[in-house]
Amino acid sequence: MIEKGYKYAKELYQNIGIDIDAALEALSQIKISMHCWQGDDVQGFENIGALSGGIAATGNYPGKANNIDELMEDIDKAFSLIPGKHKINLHAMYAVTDGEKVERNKLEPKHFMKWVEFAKKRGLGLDFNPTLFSHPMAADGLTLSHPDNKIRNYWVEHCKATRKIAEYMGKELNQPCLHNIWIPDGYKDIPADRWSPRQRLKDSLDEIFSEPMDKRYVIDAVESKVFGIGVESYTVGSHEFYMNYAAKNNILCLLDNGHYHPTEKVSDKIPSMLLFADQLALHVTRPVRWDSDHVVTFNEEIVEIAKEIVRCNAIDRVLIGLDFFDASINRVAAWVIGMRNMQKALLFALLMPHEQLAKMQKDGNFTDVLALNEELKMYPFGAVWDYFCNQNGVPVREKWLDDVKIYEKNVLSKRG
Ligand code: RNT
Ligand code: ZN
Repeated sequence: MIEKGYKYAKELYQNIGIDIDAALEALSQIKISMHCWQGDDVQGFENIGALSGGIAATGNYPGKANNIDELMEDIDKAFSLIPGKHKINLHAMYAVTDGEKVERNKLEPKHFMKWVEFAKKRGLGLDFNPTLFSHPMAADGLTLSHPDNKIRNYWVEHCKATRKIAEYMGKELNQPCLHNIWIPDGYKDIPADRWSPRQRLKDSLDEIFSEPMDKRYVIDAVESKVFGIGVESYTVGSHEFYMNYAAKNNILCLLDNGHYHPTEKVSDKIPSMLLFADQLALHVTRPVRWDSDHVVTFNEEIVEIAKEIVRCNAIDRVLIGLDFFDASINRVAAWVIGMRNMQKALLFALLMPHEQLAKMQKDGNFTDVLALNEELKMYPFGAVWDYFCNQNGVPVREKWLDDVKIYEKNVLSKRG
């Protein structure tokens, strides 16, 4: 059946000049960074406080990971159902301290040794993030832009520590580790002074990045945001702030597609950014009415994002990571659905005759562009996807869900 579908698809795509084997080979090279924080509803294992920073995971589906071992077990399960080799995206709050309380500004590479070993053994990469929320020092909702220098410094030190950890991860795994800074800083109501907090953030970042790092191991990025819960009127780290900061300091912008006004599209930003920067990082998510971080589905914007990556010839210039957290459904399933959808979107984009479409546009044949785009949606892309899953030894179509159900019964349902 899978073979039959493959042959049928191969012929149809060949007719429009697409080599599906080349597309599958390209897809197999794309690493997606799977965010560990879907596994435990962005809790972390420090036991110091509830989720803060204007983000929220809602729902109480049973079986969430309560410790590092359970989280690792769940990540393994998820990866067994996702084709290809990828990366794990970690946060500082997932440090392994063996019960010892380690201040975030005192974190060291050794606290992530277990994760490095885990990744090494499985041939996975790691990405890393400082955690500037869910902490008493972030209780005011201000971190790197805090007017109190003691607090601001604490967070500067934290980010310096996490960059060193990222460097360690990169060196150990012999591939770049994306170190991404996101801060929750902002104000609920219209601020009296928009300048000073941004000035302080700029100073903090200058200090954090003052130590040069080998780009073979660490790639620095900054992630902007338009608003968060409780900081509806103003965010210090806005898009313009970081876009300029990144351009001037030769670091990466990370675009999270939940962090813009609803009609503003990250897909449209990709080519603009790539004209001016070597690389770009993404947090792919699904905002529903707000930055709700729903599981990524195979929707129009995801496909559009994938299309831009492919047709800008930027597969190796765009670092793709996922960022969502749904606590109302099986968390392993959430990962599998999101990861497979991102891959499907990329495959869909890889199976398009982009040159032909671009030529139609150039020649002003907009009817043809629309017609072909719509017809392409009906091509047997699902058959190519099935073949890819089978080729990579993971369940084809909805079969993976049976595995998750068994895992839920045998493992997740037994958790306290
Ligand atoms: C929050 C940002 C940020 C976080 C993670 C946990 O709005 O998107 O990326 O989701 O760092
Ligand atoms: Zn994000």
